[in-house]
Amino acid sequence: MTNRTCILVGAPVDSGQRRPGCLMGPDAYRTAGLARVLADLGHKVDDLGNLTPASHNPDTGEGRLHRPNETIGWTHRLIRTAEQALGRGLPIFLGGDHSLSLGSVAGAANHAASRGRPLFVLWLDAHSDFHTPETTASGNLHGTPLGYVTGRGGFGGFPAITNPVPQRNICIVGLRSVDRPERAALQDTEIRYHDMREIDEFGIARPMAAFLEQVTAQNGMLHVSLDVDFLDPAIAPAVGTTVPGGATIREAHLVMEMICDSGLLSSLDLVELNPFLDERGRTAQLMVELTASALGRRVFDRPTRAYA
Ligand code: 6HN
Ligand code: MN
Ligand code: MN
Ligand code: MN
Repeated sequence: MTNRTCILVGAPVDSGQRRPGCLMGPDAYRTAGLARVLADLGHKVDDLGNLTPASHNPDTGEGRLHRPNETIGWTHRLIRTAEQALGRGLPIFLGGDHSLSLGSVAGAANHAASRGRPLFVLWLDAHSDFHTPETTASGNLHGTPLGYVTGRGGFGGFPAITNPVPQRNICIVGLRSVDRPERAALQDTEIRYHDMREIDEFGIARPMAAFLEQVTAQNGMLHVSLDVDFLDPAIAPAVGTTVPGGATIREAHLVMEMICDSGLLSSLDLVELNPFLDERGRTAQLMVELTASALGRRVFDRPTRAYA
């Protein structure tokens, strides 16, 4: 693959859920050697350090939502950062919980629109994260980024969505925990979603190939959002929302290798890592290895398959 400028964006967002620890994520990725791994693959690496949220009203602790104002501050900051970083390279957002994607994806959508290209979003997650502040039962905003970026209502106080991501440009892979209101809403959309049962039965390559083909056909930009809980908790324990029955190491690498081969990747989120829950850094390490696969690490230079 061609060499890229990888822009590491530390986003220690911890306001989207209630279990402390995601704020240590960016430093865990650095400790696990992310910059060195990318440099060894021939990429230029520019680490912006850790961001802070834009100024926001204090959270009062009242209301159904957990720390909405802090998440609003993060969303402002991350929209701007994504827009700027995409102008000069491939931003990798080091989370932080998944509420960081309200900003990273909205910013990527603005950037794509400024280039006259459609944005596509691949959501690798046990959950669909399609709530709105009105439908969430937990009040945790990490369950809402896909609701926000598609322009669902109810996000009063958040930056207005100027370029909603079209439903048919979104593909969710790895689902095994979908709340009832999300399920009802999702089934009513053009979002493509693939649960673990489908992956068990038909493999993970099929939906990936179909989606990537569509992105290529429309000359799209591709944002990938990788939630640690996409992976099976046996291999990736460092996440607050473990759901058994997730992707295997090889399934996850294959997804990343296919993304790399497509040449389409324009921005990436690494989210929900909670290093406080990790075992000797193994989850952080695995996330770094998966990022390496997305950016060109291979066993061989050329595919070994010869069965066409
Ligand atoms: N994530 N659907 C649950 C909720 O609280 O809304 C879980 C959300 C998980 C969020 O995986 O990023
Ligand atoms: Mn927290
Ligand atoms: Mn999840
Ligand atoms: Mn998620």
